[in-house]
This record gives sequence, structure tokens and C-alpha cells, in this order.
Amino acid sequence: MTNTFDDIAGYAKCLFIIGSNTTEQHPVFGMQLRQAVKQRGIPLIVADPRRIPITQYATIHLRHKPGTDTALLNGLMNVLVTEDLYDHDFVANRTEGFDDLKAKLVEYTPERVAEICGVKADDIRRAARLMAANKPTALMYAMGITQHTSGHGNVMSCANLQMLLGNLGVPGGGVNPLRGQSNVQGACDMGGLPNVYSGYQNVALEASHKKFEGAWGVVPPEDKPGLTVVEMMNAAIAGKVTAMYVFGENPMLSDPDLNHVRHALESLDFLVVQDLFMTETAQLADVVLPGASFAEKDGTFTNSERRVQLLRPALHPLGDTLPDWQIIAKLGQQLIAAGVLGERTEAIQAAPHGAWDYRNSAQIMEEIATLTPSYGGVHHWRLEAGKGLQWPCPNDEHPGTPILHIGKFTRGLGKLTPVDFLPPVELPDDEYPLLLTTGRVLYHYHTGSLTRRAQGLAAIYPEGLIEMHPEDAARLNLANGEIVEVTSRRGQVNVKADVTEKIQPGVVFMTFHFAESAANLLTNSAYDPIAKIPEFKACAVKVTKLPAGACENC
Ligand SMILES: Nc1nc2c(c(=O)[nH]1)N[C@H]1C(S)=C(S)[C@@H](COP(=O)(O)OP(=O)(O)OC[C@H]3O[C@@H](n4cnc5c(=O)[nH]c(N)nc54)[C@H](O)[C@@H]3O)O[C@H]1N2
Ligand SMILES: Nc1nc2c(c(=O)[nH]1)N[C@H]1C(S)=C(S)[C@@H](COP(=O)(O)OP(=O)(O)OC[C@H]3O[C@@H](n4cnc5c(=O)[nH]c(N)nc54)[C@H](O)[C@@H]3O)O[C@H]1N2
Ligand SMILES: [Mo]
Repeated sequence: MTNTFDDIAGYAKCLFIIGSNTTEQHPVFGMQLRQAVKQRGIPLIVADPRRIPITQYATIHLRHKPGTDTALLNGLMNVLVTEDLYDHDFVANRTEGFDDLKAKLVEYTPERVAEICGVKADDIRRAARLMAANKPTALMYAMGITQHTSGHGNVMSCANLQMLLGNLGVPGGGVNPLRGQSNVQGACDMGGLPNVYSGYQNVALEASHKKFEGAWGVVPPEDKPGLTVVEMMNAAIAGKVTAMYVFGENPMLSDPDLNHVRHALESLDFLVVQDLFMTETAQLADVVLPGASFAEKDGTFTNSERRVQLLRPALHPLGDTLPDWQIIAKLGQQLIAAGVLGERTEAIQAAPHGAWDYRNSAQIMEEIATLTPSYGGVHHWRLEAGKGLQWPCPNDEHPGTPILHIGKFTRGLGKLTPVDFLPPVELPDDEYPLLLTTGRVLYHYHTGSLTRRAQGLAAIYPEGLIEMHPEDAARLNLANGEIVEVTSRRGQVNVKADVTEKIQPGVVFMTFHFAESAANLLTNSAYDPIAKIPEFKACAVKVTKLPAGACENC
């Protein structure tokens, strides 16, 4: 996020939520946003193909077709330019590329966009005018924007819109991707990505290569960034990846196209899974290592607003489990001791941070501060004292950075980039006539390995459902609660129908929480060429009603 939860809740004059089910998936921030609307009376615009809890507070709900976000955002910007409502000062002083963007926006008149997206042209005009009249607008997005083959273009379009409105570098504004897992921001910050070291230092740059080689004694070749998840699965099938170490993930339910994933994992010579539970993925493993949960360890979590916070254990690790870093450090030490690293062993042993002999997590944080400019001033002793620190925090005197891009962007001028609308790669046709989009509900977390063990949650939300509009259900002569078979080009599942007007005609929605009706048997592993994120939010399916009693296990 460029901004913070509190400055958005306190100072935004308008909210624009696109592709985020905020009150169900980020309930605390969702509540803050709802309060801002109710208590400060600010307008709320929601762009989401479904009616979700927060849409009941919306001034305008743009209920567009899944996968048409770039068209919608271009349409909003078309109105800002045509009606001369954009921020001339900001565009002139802080950005470049306006003429190119303007030339592209001409193609996206509200009428044309209305047709692509299935919304009213006048609603697009009203939404653009509301944002221009109530500055700043804070823009929030989540997986509804990113999980498309056009994901990076969608994100650039969000940035274009906020730059045209002059809403960056100010309290109450910003482009705010709501991060998902408790420490997904921290994992990315620490180089849990195939192309960067910690603090987004590019592996391809000689300077970062040298720096980390000096610190650790060994690093991967600089001209070879690693693979992303879908690429790894494809490489496993091609025999180019032969071993995998999976921890804190359950790809046998969470990755797209599960039949393909199973084939990939079964093609490996060696699979290690480190988890809290015997998950669907762990069942395929050669070795399972028992990790300890968040409640049993210390260290830090970095949240969505870039705030590094101290984590304190509430329990001792159960049984033989260990905090993940201790398992990894033991493995590191054993690899060195066993001599399997060959001629590199000496360089690793001689390097200042090569030995994997950390005493505690505070010492790891010191190594991070030494090697990572944006975390240079983050230490446990500082975190003990207060409410955490928001990066960039380059030195011990630095107070942290709540709002990014004040006065200047990292690259200097903000680049306005023309983006073409590209539809999802798979669209409904005669054979597969419905568009499936997938996501979550409040009561469950991802593959359910944690939440399906909680009796209370299982009682409230016991099984998977497919949301389907009454018009589509009528065509199948289907009543609420009946079982249907859902088929895509990749797989098939049986699931109970939730016939509801929350969803629009022609579109169906499933969660990926339930192994018994695993949505990812259906999804498409096609991915965005830049961000490499799979198209979880759009694929084509066919739904058929099963005769009563036809399904044994549902
Ligand atoms: N209770 C709960 N909370 C969670 C999680 C959980 O599993 N359970 N997971 C966490 C994680 S890791 C993440 S990433 C976040 C995800 O948080 P969100 O992204 O908010 O959750 P999703 O349900 O994936 O999808 C969000 C919205 O996108 C909409 N949508 C679908 N297709 C499109 C489209 O084409 N365009 C647009 N604009 N919208 C579309 C859906 O209708 C849905 O309302 O939640 C986090 N919080
Ligand atoms: N169809 C569809 N698929 C999706 C998505 C979607 O919207 N639609 N969303 C995608 C997104 S945004 C995400 S983030 C992924 C999530 O996908 P995953 O991360 O694979 O899902 P989780 O169920 O959260 O799996 C996490 C695993 O980590 C284990 N675990 C928890 N804490 C710890 C720990 O401290 N240490 C260790 N070692 N293990 C631990 C849990 O037991 C669990 O098995 O799913 C993706 N898949
Ligand atoms: Mo996520």
C-alpha cells in the first residue's frame, strides 16, 4: 500500500474499492472503511462483478463482467479527460506520458466501455465525476484486479487513474493493494520472489550479486532468475525441476489446474513438505517436516501497510515441531557439514553470514538490516519500543515512511502508461457457456487446512457452494441446494448450488476452500506474461444438474 489504514479511514474524501471483498477478506480494515462511509458520510464506489457485503454501503456499484477491469478504468479516465476533470498540476509536474495515455483513452468512450463491461454508461460518468469532486479518493484493490492474464495491465490502470486524479503522496489517497497473508509482504520484502534479493535488489544486477555473494559465500547465477509457481510445475513435468521443498503452501488445492499440479508433483524425484498438518500436498511428499505455527514462534510480520511488527510466542512449539527458520538453519548446517556443497564449502564457511548458526530471530533481523537498505533501521530493539516501523526505514534515526511518493516518485516522474483491454484467455462458448470466477468467504482461509479444523467455522460454513443467478438456474430447472456437476476443459467437480442474485447472469462463483469440491480442478493455469499470476478469476465452465442420488460422496 502507498498509504496507511488510518490515513485512508481518516482523510479520504471518497473510496474506490475494485476487486476486493474488503469486509470479508480484510475485516478490520473493512470495518474502518464502513465507518468512514457511515460516520464521515463520504461516497463509496465499488467495482465488483458480485454483490458483496460492502456494496450495500456503496453510492455506486459498478457490477461489471469479470475480466473487464482495464476497459472500466480506461472508461473512467476517458470521462476525466473529456470533461476536463483531471488534475492538471499533478499531471504537468509529477508525471510523463500524458499525451500517449490520452490518445489511448479516446478509444474507451463510456458507451463502448458500457458494452464491454455490462454496466451503464451513465454510472461510469457519475463515478468519474464523484472522484473528481471529492479529492482525494483512496483506491483499494485485491485479487479481483490481479488474478487475470491482464493483471499487470489492470494494476497499471489503477495507477494511471490515481495519477490523473493527483491522488498520490497525500493522506487519504493512494493505490492500495490489500495484501493477503499475515506476512506475505514480509516474504516478498525478504526476496521470496524468483528475481530479487531482499528489499527488491535485482538478482540480475552485478552490484547485488557481488554484495550477497560477499555476505553468504554463494549465490545463484546472476543471469538466471528463478521460476514462479506455475513455471515450476510446468518445469517439473518437463523434467527440468526434479526436487521441490514446499513450506507454508498447499498447492494441491491452491494452484490452478490441479490435475496438472498432481502430475507435476508426481513427476518429481524428491518432494519435501514442511507444514503444520498432513495436507493434500504433504500426502504426496517423500519427507514431511513439522513446522510450528505463528502462535509458537517469534520474529516479525510485515503487514499490508509495510509495517514491520514484532511477533511474540504464546505457546511453546508442540511435540517435535520447530519454528520454520530453525528447521531451515539445521538443514543449512547439515548441508555444509556433509560436504555436499563441494568446492563452495570453504567460501560459505568464510563468509560473514554463511554459517547458518543464528542464535535467535533478533540476530537474523540484524543481518537483514545490514543487507537491505529499506530495512536498514529496523531492529528488534526498536520494534520492542513501539508500534512497529514502516519501510523504507533506512537508518536507526529514521522514523519510517507511512506514505510513499510524497513530492517525488522513486523513478522521478510517474509514468502514465496506455493499456489496452485484453479479455480473459478463456471465454464462455457453446460448450462451456458460463464464466467461473473464484475467491473466498469470511469463514474459511484458503485450502481450509486451518479453518476446517475449527468446529465453529465448520458449523457455520460446512461445505462448498456454487453461486448461480436464478435465470441460469431456471434454464437448468435447478432449485437452491441441489447438486450440480461443474466441468471445464481441465476437470470436473460436484457441488451444491446457491441460487442467488448476488451473482450476475452468465457468471458463477466458487471458493477454493473445499477439497471435496475443489474449484482449482476447473481453473486455468494461463498466466500474466509479466507478473506470472494465474487467471484464477475467469474461466469457462458448463453446469449440469445431477439427478437426485446420482452423487455418492456429496
Ligand atoms: N476470511 C478470509 N480472509 C482472507 C483470506 C481467506 O482465505 N479468508 N485470504 C487472504 C489472502 S491471501 C488474500 S490474497 C486476500 C484476498 O482478498 P480479496 O481479493 O478481497 O478476495 P477474493 O475473494 O479472492 O476476491 C475479491 C473480489 O474480487 C471479485 N472479482 C472476481 N472477479 C473479478 C474481476 O474480474 N474484477 C473485479 N474488479 N473483481 C472481481 C470477487 O467478486 C470478490 O468480491 O484475502 C486475505 N484474507
Ligand atoms: N481458485 C483460486 N485459487 C487461488 C486463489 C483464488 O482466489 N482462487 N488465491 C490464491 C492466493 S491469493 C493465495 S495467497 C493462495 C493461498 O494458497 P496456499 O498458501 O497454498 O493456501 P493455505 O491453505 O493458506 O496453505 C498454507 C499452508 O501453510 C500451513 N502453515 C500455516 N502456518 C504455517 C507456518 O507457520 N509454517 C509452516 N511451515 N506452515 C504453515 C498451513 O497448514 C497450510 O497447509 O491460493 C491461491 N489460489
Ligand atoms: Mo493471497
